[in-house]
Amino acid sequence: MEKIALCLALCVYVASGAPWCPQGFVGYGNSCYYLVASRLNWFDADQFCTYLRPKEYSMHLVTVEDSAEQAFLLNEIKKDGVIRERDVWLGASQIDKKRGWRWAPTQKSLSYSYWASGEPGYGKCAYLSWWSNYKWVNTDCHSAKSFICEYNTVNGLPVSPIWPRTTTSRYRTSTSRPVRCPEGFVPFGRSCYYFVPTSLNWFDADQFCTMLVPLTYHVHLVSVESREESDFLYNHLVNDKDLRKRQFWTSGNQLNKRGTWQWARNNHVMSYTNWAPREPNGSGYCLQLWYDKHYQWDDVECDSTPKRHGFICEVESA
Ligand SMILES: [Ca+2]
Ligand SMILES: [Ca+2]
Repeated sequence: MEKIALCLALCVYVASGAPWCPQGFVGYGNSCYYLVASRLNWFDADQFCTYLRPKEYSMHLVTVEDSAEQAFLLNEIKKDGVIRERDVWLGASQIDKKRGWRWAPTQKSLSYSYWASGEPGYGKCAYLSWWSNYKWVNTDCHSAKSFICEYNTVNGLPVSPIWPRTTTSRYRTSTSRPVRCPEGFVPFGRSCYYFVPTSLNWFDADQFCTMLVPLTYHVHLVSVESREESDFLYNHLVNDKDLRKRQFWTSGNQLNKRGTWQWARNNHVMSYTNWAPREPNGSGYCLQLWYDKHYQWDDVECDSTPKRHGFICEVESA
């Protein structure tokens, strides 16, 4: 009898087309999901998701792409004794005003949505609202909520990175063949850059950079490694009216060892530097471009989110 029950369950399971998923995950459609009851802010929750599938970096906060997926998630939430009484983060955000509301893990606009009435209102990150029977509401990305991680599978295997696959000639600088960049990125030298005039702390800004090109973990805060690169950034910042009068994060930091400034990309000690006069003066562990000093460098607290701030992401060939 037990065997028959098991077989029935399995048969239904297979017939429904749910993919194979690792232990602790639930499968639906082409995805595996992982529910986390602990409450984190939106950036930390997404980063936790990337740790769950470390080789692929393809796991991020959940994307809800149709009413059937919404119904599936609602059912899973209600099965969980803890999460069913909590709000749950979605992967949707409008952290970058230029891109508007998007599923951050796929960078697709929301083709399906299930906003509660009067939403979206103020706030850059979306969640499934317990109060609204898991319709969507948006709020400050720094509030702490439970969350669901999701990754896509093909035949039970994680989808492999689509861009950039490896170091190929795609990036190579040449006068006849310019660097190919993902949507919205600006090319210079062997790199592509993305400018975001949104105030986030250093850690959150870097996490957001990693989400800009789906299925990769190659994009991070900018590393300013030459005079030419520094001049390029300066010219871009002074000529774009949306970016003016803001400080911008770079990947520069001394988090590893005090007094040793490094670029996060490779942890190499800086050879080129462009500190503002009398900087660094010991006011923090992270490096920003200082608007008032012609975007020369300044050391500030990594956790700070001054009002007129922004950050620059860079992806480059190895
Ligand atoms: Ca999804
Ligand atoms: Ca660079």
